[in-house]
Amino acid sequence: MRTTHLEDNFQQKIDAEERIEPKDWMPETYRKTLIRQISQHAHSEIVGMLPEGNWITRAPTLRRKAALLAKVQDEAGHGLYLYCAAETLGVSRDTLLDELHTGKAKYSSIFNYPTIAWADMGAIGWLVDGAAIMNQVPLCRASYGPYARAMVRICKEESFHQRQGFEIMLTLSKGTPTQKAMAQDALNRWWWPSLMMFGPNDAESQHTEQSVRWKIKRFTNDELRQKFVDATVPQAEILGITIPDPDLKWNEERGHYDFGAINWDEFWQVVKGNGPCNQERMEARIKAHEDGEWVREAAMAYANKQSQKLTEQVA
Ligand code: BYC
Repeated sequence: MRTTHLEDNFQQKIDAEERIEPKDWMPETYRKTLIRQISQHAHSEIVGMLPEGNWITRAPTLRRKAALLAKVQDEAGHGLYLYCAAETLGVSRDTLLDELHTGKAKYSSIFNYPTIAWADMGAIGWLVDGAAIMNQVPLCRASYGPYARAMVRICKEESFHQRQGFEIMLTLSKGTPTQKAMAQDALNRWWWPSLMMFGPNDAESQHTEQSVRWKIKRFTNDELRQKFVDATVPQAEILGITIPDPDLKWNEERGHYDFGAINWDEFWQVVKGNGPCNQERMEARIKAHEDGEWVREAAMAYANKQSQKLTEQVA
């Protein structure tokens, strides 16, 4: 078949809501887009363990420690499902990790901000996981089968994470004036970076149009950001804390909240590697990778031994 026919058939399949599977024909640009998005998502999960890992030893109670530990472990799991999904597209995990460690691959801007107080664990769960759910639930319907299936389990866990964050915020906001001030301070610092997680405005987003056509993305960056704001404002009201945006107000005509301008200079600085914690995060990841080399070697040696045994048995 000529490439144009293959491409037409491919698009028709997508338009008919049929899933694309690893062995199906796909345009090279579709494959590349998926590798880019899935691997950056995987990297975000793994780097995302660091800001919260910072508080495991300092969680205020055993219950909080157990929940935070489980949440960080879940994130490792999400990274692994996503690396596996990316591998089905014919790229090796070593290549993907190399791209992260050399700065070629991006990961979410949000994880380059510091976690300076316990309340940040609440704000991250509530806002960062809340934004993640908004972005990721539609990815359960992404056109590429292995990605969509990985997202189903990820989303179930993210929704638990969001609740544990909100519960921390609720406890703090119902606590002493100092605790309530901690919750407010965390909201002040995490609100705008959370809005940036959805990526540049649609007019500036280079990949959205094509990714929506391929049904990798089901909504644009701005649509998801708006959904997040609309869902989160009433939650801040329940908490009794104030979103740090003087322009935030309900727009009766649009049926949505209007909100203020995002500082895109800050966003691009963080994406380019100049955020408050970029260097620290990369150093920690590279060190963990190097320290884990013996584990990978041992696992490979064990796997080789097992397959040798199997071959001997068969022979
Ligand atoms: N940070 O054309 P655009 C999590 C890049 S994990 C950094 O709109 P696209 C969680 C973008 O990559 C959160 N870079 O791109 C984990 C592109 O650059 P390249 C991660 C960003 O792909 C642990 C350029 O800007 N979630 O939730 O159509 C604990 C132009 O953007 C960002 C995912 O990865 C950013 N925020 O849309 C708790 C979800 N935004 O690649 C929580 C899956 C944009 O051309 N990914 N860029 O060099 C997506 O849904 C989409 O990739 C995005 C961006 C909406 C993020």
